[in-house]
Amino acid sequence: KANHAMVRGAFILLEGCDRTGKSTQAERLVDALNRRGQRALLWKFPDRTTRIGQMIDGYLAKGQDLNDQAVHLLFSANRWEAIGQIQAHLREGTHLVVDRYAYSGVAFSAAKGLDLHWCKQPDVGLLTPDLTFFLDMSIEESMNRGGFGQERYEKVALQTRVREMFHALREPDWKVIDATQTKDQIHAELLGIAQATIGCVGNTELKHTLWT
Ligand code: FDM
Ligand code: MG
Repeated sequence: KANHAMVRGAFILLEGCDRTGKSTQAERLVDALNRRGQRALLWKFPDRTTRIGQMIDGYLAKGQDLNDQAVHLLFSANRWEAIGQIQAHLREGTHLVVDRYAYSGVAFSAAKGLDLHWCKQPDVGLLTPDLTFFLDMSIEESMNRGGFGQERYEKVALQTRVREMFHALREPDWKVIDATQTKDQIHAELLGIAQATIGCVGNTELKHTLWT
């Protein structure tokens, strides 16, 4: 029997500031793909379940202090420690919908005042997404939706700088989504674009070209 080339899964990323609907939309996208008979998995960074992730959670949610550079490196390490599993899923044909990635890593640390070039270095050569959605809305508007919680970065001034950093990091192929639309509108837009990307990645190689 002929050897059919394995069709790999697509790496679909959702980025954006807090309270722009990333997690809701990531879940809905995974569900919609699964209902269409496509294997898709939700992945989230930071992954707070690993040992490194627990240190990150201590810093974000439990008031444990850490040097800014050290915590930046922990967020990056939290991606590198997952990359083997992510690649394995993609290679066996499962799509991954990823909630935050290295762009959040750089945007938040640079917004705190770390050098942008320095911030990119630990993620250089990381697996590159096939598709990046940037869910965008003004910080005033996201505040009107119910405001931020109690975590370390959930502050208006910081989020405003984070949004500027995201725009500075924006790649030409990003899909910038107006996050003020209804959930259904956003979902329909994301699903349509994701399906088109899924139709294209099939036999292409995984790329490890982030910021190279
Ligand atoms: N965050 C997230 C970073 O500062 N660096 C990173 O590399 C990543 C992935 O962590 F404020 C920030 C973004 C956010 C916080 O993320 C927790 P979630 O998505 O709210 O759990
Ligand atoms: Mg949060």
